[in-house]
Amino acid sequence: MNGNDFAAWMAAIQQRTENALAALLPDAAIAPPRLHDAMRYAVLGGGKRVRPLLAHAAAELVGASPERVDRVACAVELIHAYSLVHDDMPCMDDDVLRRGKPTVHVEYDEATALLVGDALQALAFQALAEMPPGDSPAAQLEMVALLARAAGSRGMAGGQAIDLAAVGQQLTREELEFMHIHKTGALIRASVVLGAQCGAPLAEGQLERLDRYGKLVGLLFQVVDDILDAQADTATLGKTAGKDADNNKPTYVTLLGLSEARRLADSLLADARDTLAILGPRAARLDELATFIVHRRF
Ligand code: GRG
Repeated sequence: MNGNDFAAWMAAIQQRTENALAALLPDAAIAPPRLHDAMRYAVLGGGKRVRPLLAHAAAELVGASPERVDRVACAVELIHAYSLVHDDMPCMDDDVLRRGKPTVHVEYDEATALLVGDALQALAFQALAEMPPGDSPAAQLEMVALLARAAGSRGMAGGQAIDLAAVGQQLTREELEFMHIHKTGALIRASVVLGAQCGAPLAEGQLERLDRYGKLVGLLFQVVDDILDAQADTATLGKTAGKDADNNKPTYVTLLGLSEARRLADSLLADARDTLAILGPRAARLDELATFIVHRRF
């Protein structure tokens, strides 16, 4: 891997995604201005944009039109941003800091935060439904359905419900994995698959390979998140560190200990990279992203 090349690619996609999101979000001057201002506050000017990066990296396999990939990147990031806004609310994780600034309910108010999440979720589906058409309307409809499944009660929202019910409980490794595959993993997996669906159909078996890569990277992301929550400081993370322990939440670190959690991350990374092998050199960005996810500092 050429590190400089990857860093430049990542910065370019992050900027491209920022521009696309800024254009898609309603202007703060449009009524109702407070809601639109809060939506822009929640989405713009922060975040690593991991899900858009995965969508763009997967799209490199299929020669997709950049405008279609931008729409997919915005859709998954909008769902992610909505989930963070709701997760931070007093009825859930009750946090005051996100991406280095006050959370939406702190900066605005709780009712606004609730509506911001609702409106961002709706905008995500609007972005996909209205994106420049591909060759097949049926395939585009399937993309909308795929995102809905990933975000819904059998995906992210269901994982969040399991997470809330798990506070103070002892979970087995299988139960913890089941929770994270849904809460964090489902949207990450969808980001990869949706990116690959922006262009020509992949050859037999390749989409399944990508789906497996997405599943492994989703889990990997969470294992690393648990390690960072236990180890990094609040200033570096841009969110409250040690929150899982404070909330008495089961994590990979509490279940396995730090060094075993690190070993698990390394082994998931190796599996994810192996899974890409048959996809050839066009999967290079996906390979680099998996490595980035393990070595990130926030
Ligand atoms: C409220 C329906 C609903 C779901 C919330 C994903 C989630 C479900 C809550 C977030 C809680 C959390 C901290 C989960 C750990 C993994 C995670 C999603 C971390 C934040 O994602 P990053 O690191 O954040 O991609 P940035 O700010 O870089 O976008």
